[in-house]
Amino acid sequence: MTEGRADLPEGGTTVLMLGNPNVGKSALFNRMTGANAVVSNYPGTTVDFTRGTFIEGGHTYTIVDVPGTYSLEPRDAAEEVAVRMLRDCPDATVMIVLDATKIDRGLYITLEVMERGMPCIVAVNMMDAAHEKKITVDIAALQRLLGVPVVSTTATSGEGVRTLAEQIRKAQVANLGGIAKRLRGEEPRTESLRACGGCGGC
Ligand SMILES: Nc1nc2c(ncn2[C@@H]2O[C@H](COP(=O)(O)OP(=O)(O)O)[C@@H](O)[C@H]2O)c(=O)[nH]1
Ligand SMILES: [Mg+2]
Repeated sequence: MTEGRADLPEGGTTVLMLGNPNVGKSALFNRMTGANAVVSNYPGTTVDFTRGTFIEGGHTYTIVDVPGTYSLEPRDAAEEVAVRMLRDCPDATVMIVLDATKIDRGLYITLEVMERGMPCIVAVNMMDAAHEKKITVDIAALQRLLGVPVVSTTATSGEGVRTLAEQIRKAQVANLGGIAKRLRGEEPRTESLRACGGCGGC
């Protein structure tokens, strides 16, 4: 594979949509961008990707539908492109898309992306399918654990997509040490930290 770089904008806010295949990235992308999508070929590869724009809160975002990947240790050309896109856009915000019916399968890539120190937001998509299967996803608990915005969506109906767009500006660089501590029950939940009035005791 020859070296290349995606023709992505340098300025403004670029949002990279990343996640396992078939979690609904493209469906979310279509909901967010409408009709302005452009398909390009990643230079030096046979892998196509789509980018588009949307306006939220007076700000124009460029959003990229990154090829699906299970990890950042690529096993095929599409996964290689996903990793290279993260490298190409170090200032991007990453929107990690999870399937609400298979949250556990998406957590590996979620933590790998968070490890890179890029601002992240998580979309838990397929909430309708989870509801049908009687799977409950505690979005608030996941948000407290990860310390980044977590938004539930159903891309096929559009539910939650507006909120997801609004929350992008609140994307956060995750603190993996903090996540590990919260998992061990050693650190107060971020929610209580936010609510702290500055007592000095925390
Ligand atoms: N029930 C349901 N199906 C969805 C949802 N989002 C996407 N899909 C479907 O899941 C399949 C994979 O979606 P796609 O956007 O291609 O996933 P991608 O591989 O992550 O881009 C398609 O058949 C979509 O119509 C959702 O929120 N709910
Ligand atoms: Mg897709």
